Amino acid sequence: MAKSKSSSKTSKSRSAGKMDSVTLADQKILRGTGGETHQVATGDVPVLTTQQGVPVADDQNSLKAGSRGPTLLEDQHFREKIFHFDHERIPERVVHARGFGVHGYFENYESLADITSADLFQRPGEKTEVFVRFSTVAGNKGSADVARDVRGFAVKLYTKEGNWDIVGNNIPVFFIQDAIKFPDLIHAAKQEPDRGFPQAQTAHDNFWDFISLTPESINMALWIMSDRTIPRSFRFMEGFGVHTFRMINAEGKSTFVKFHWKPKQGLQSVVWNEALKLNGADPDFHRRDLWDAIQMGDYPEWELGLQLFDEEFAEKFEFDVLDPTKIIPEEDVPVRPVGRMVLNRTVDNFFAETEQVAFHTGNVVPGIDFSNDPLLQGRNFSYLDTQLKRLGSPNFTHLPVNAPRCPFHHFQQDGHMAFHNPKGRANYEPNSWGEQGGPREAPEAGFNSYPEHIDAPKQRVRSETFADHYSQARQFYLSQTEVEREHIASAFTFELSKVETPEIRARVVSHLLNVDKGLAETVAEKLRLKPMPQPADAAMPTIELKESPKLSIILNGPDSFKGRKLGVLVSDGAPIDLLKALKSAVEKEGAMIEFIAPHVGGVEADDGTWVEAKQMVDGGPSVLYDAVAVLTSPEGAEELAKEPTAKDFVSDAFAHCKFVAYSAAATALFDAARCDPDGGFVELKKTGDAAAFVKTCRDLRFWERSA
Ligand code: HDE
Repeated sequence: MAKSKSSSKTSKSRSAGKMDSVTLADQKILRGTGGETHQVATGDVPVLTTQQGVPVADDQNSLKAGSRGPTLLEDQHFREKIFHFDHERIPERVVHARGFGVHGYFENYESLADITSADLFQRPGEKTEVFVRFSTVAGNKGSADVARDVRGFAVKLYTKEGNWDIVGNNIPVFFIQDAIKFPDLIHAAKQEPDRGFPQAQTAHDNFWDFISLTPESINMALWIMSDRTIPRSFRFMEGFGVHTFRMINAEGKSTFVKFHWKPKQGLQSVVWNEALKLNGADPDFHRRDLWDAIQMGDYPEWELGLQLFDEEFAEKFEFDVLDPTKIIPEEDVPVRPVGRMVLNRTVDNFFAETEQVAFHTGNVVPGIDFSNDPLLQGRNFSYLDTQLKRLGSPNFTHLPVNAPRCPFHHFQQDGHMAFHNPKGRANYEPNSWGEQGGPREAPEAGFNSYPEHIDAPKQRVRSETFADHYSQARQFYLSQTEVEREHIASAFTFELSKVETPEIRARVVSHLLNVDKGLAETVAEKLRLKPMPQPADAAMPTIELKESPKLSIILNGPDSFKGRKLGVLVSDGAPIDLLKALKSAVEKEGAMIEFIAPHVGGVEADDGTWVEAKQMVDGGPSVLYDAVAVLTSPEGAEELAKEPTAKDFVSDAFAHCKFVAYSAAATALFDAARCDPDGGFVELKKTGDAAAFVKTCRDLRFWERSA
């Protein structure tokens, strides 16, 4: 007995090893025999356990024979830890892999009972919890945020009658008209299969090869070459349900509807050169922006707008309302705001919520129904498959982020990881177990499909009403401001310059000739494309449509600097009065301000005040800001003028048409950066000029400079 007691004592002290108490700057730790750090639970700190709840004595060292190994197979703690780690990943989404989700609520403005019986729209002021996931489409999970790409805008509304998902994008049209082409589209867009690159970009042969052979995609091609695909952040973009849906009222009357999310913050995009630099400076730019805004209490809001129309309108409209490559211009059917969505809570756990959330176009509630849009019909089939593949079990609805917030009862049972398990005997119906027999149907209140009459032959054909491929592309292009048109031409040029096969470049231009001759010629010229191709043979001639100013971003800006960020480059000796005036003017506008300095610790202003910096100039390029200011002493400006990153700060802000405020001394830096202050530069001579500068910033960019 005695022997075994003493040997167990020896082994305990050996396994724990000798530990010294040491200090690492602010942290007191225990140091083990090999110099490793141990932190021990004391006070209220919980004890580390295994997944089985067994307290862990040492999480720094695996169990070894002696101190130098080998490691023993017996080490159940090590085995469990590594086993779990090895299985941490689930397959990323086949599209929309990179995303960012947040919580919020939808608040209904008025009763829509005359249009829909959907419970969430019945009572003014009714609030419905939402989870929204924004995403890019083509890039892998770890790709950069500001890739030129469509953004996913998926909203899950946890209504009292079940979950309703509006799985939309930030562009109201799509590339293809039939879901059967989706795998081809996505294969062509993602990295090429032999080489595995390029990722998160469409600037490569396969994508434009597919597009140029798929004329129905040309309208969307115009949209993706516009600044819509390089939004300033998720907060400043619109969302669209894309397809035509139906709303059904209590009498069974159907109204067609298109869903819009209109950002109260206004629309805003970055410019392409800025996007390229942003992806290096901060690959998480969009998710950080949303995280910061919500953490700071600046909750972004969108209005839900409905375009409502009937069969009669659908009949007379120039295009088929079932064709997802077409919009209905807002000028033809106005968008009626019916409620607002406020995003006010970041996730507690990225994986549990953003990664595991499972959207599905098939998730609709009584009062909402589908149209026959063939793309929507295909999506309804697809999403469950992808959830099973990613989440590994048909029980993904048991995960908190996916579970309805209303009561639910059904007879689906078992499967991997089932953790809502019904009690009792009844797991089928009909049954004769009376009150113990479980849930029953609700013929009236339940979901009833709209009884649309269909009398048609079964056939594999595309409707002739889908054949106009260019008219709306032209309308979109002509509805843009001059600056935006230039951006579109430059984007086509950039993308096609990365396409190595000249025939593909020419084929794209052959379509552009059917959209706008001027655009086609500009792109051809910038590519030095010779000879100019013939216009592509069009299935239908391009018709002239009214311009739709709602399609421009610049024309739908916010007229406010609220929610935007000013970056102020400062040096020692910076004028404190101007600095304070600028800070207060920016904050009054509801915008953010950040100081950038030669050293992250900060600078000493001209009155000796210490000003803390958020960024060191090397890590805080001007692309991170909507507008910039340079407040320096004469010596500070001379010093900064020697720093390439400080010169880039100014010259990039200049090239990206940003507004620039400055104190007189800063001009030495402008000279070094070869920037001639123009109308977008505002000298702050006195403190009152700060507010005037912030007002100027409401225009967001000084586009005259690009002209
Ligand atoms: Fe999706 N789409 N999609 N899609 N989609 C997916 O579902 C699919 C389409 C959209 O943040 C997948 O959970 C098909 C249009 C968003 O989790 C998958 C077709 C629109 C998201 C799928 C389309 C979208 C997805 C992959 C052609 C805009 C991200 C992962 C018929 C209206 C949701 C997943 C999130 C995700 C299939 C076309 C929007 C594979 C077959 C059009 C925002 O099921």
